[in-house]
Amino acid sequence: GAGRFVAGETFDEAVPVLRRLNEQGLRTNTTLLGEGVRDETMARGVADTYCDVLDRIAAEGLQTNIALKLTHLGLDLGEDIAYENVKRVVAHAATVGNFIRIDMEESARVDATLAIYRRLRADGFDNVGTVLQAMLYRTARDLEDLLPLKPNLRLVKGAYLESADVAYQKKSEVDRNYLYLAERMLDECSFTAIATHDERIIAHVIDYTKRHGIGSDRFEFQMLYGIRPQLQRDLVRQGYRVLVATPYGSEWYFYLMRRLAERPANLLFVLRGLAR
Ligand code: FMN
Repeated sequence: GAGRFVAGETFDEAVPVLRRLNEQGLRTNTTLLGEGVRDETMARGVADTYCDVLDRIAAEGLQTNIALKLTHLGLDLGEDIAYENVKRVVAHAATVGNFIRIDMEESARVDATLAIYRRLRADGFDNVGTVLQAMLYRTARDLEDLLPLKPNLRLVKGAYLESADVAYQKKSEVDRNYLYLAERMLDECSFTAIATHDERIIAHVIDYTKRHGIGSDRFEFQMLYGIRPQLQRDLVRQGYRVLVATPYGSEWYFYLMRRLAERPANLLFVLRGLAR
C-alpha cells in the first residue's frame, strides 16, 4: 500500500479498512486511484471495476459510496465516452441503492464535468452528485445555475494549481468564498458535503446549521483517510455525519502529490508511500 493515505492496493485490502471505519460510526467513500486515462478500453475497464466494487460493497454490507474522476473514465477521449461510462456506473449504483460522487478536477474540466452531471440528472438519475471548488471565481455562478436541480453537492477549497485568471490566490479569499458557498448550499441544496479539515470552517458550519435549524440529515462533513482522524471521531461523537474518503489502488502518485502540496507536513507520509 501507499502508507497512511491509501487503504490498500486492491479493493480486497480496502474492505477491512472500510469496515473498521464504519464500526467507528464513520461513513466512507472509496475511489480506485487513477486519472487521465487516454485508452478507451482502459476507461471502460475502470467503469467495469466500479460496477464490481458496487456489488462487493452491497455483499459486504458496507456504508460506502463511490467517488470517481471523469478523466479516469475517459473524459480526455471525449465527453460522450466519459458520459457513457459514468452512466453505466450510476445506473448500476441505482440497482444496489448506492450513490456516485463525481469529483471535480482542474478548472479546464469544470464545464464538461457539470455538463455530464446535468445530463445524468436529465436522464432521471438522482443517485449522483458532484463537487464545486471555492477557489474558482466562477463557482458562485455555477452554484446558482445548479440550484434549480436541488443538487447533492460537495464543497471543497480546490486541490489544483490554478492561475489568478480563474482562481483566488489568497487563503483568506478562498476561505471567505467557502463560507459564502457553504451557507448557500446548506440553505438550498438537497444535501451538502462540507469537505475540509479546516476547524474554523467546520465550527462556522456547525454554528450556521444550529442557528438556521438545518438538520444533521441535510449535510455531512467529509475528510480524507489518514488526515485528522481524531477530529473525524469527535464530530461523530457530537452527533454529526462524517464521511471518510478512502481511496485504494496502485496509481497513488498524483493523489499523494496533491496531499503534499496541500500540507508540506505530510512529506514524511508521502515519502513513505513512495518508498513502497
Ligand atoms: N479537491 C478538488 O479539487 N476536487 C475534489 O473533488 C476534492 N474532493 C475532496 C474530497 C474530500 C473528502 C476532501 C477532504 C478534500 C477534497 N479535495 C478535493 C481537496 C480540497 O480541495 C483541499 O485541497 C483539501 O481538503 C485541503 O484543504 P482543507 O484545508 O480544506 O482541508
